[in-house]
Amino acid sequence: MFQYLKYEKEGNIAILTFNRPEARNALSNAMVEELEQALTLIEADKELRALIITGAGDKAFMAGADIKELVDRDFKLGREQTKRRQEIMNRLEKLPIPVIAAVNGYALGAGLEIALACTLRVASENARFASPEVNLGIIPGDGATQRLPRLIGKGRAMEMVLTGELIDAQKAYEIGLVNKVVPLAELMDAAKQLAAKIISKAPLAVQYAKEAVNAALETSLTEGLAYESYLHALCCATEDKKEGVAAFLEKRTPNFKGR
Ligand code: COO
Repeated sequence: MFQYLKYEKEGNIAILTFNRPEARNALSNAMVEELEQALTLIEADKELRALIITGAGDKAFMAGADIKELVDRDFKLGREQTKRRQEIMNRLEKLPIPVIAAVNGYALGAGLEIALACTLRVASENARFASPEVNLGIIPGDGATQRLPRLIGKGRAMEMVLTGELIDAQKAYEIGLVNKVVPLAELMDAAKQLAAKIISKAPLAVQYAKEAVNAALETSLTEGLAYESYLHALCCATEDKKEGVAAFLEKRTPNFKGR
């Protein structure tokens, strides 16, 4: 199906792996095209309840944009390629299912930006994060200057973007960049366990909860509260809400149907 990605399904969990380990899974234009195709597959697969994204090998999640291709990136290409890549990040962020980044090594530049567009991030102990673009005379272009401050605060985001410094997995956990840190050998199991925990909940409630939390950083408190109330009311109109409440009162496990 793909040359630079691996796409697998385990039940209702999809696993997408960047597959250029010889180039530390660097994001090439060809990989961008395949990511767009993979996202179209994922968006159309209504059976899916979670997506896990990781990198091939034990060195890198993704070491950023392919620097060899940056040689030709002029103003016009800079605009075109970043807008196209930002669209991929936006599609990831807006998927109605949880997207878990299983960060298995370096997540640099575009690699960090993809991890930021995911819903949750689990990192292996060897994972390293940076926005090193300033070393190349550029700035992030696929969302880091916008998503990093919203996730870890302006101060720490500014330091990462201005210094290009590498931060390790433990520091990433301490500043809220990742949700969990595990040994590399346990990374995929940890990501699958997190996915399974969320999949056990009511699908529409998970979808609307993700939508509401994402909206919080895009709007005023007043508008966000109104949106939360609306999405809560949508849940109240579902069969799953009836099932969830009944199951609690009858002291049994709910059987959610996603409607
Ligand atoms: C990388 C690294 C710190 C990994 O370091 P390692 O010592 O583990 O591996 P190497 O540096 O030896 O790299 C292995 C291999 O991958 C090598 O290719 P060969 O020389 O043909 O063997 C590297 O050239 C290649 N590689 C690694 N990263 C890239 C790459 N090719 C193309 N593009 C990239 N990104 O050494 C390192 O520092 N990589 C660059 C990190 C970086 O600056 N990323 C930001 C790019 S700009 C961006 O993302 C912009 C977005 C808008 C990871």
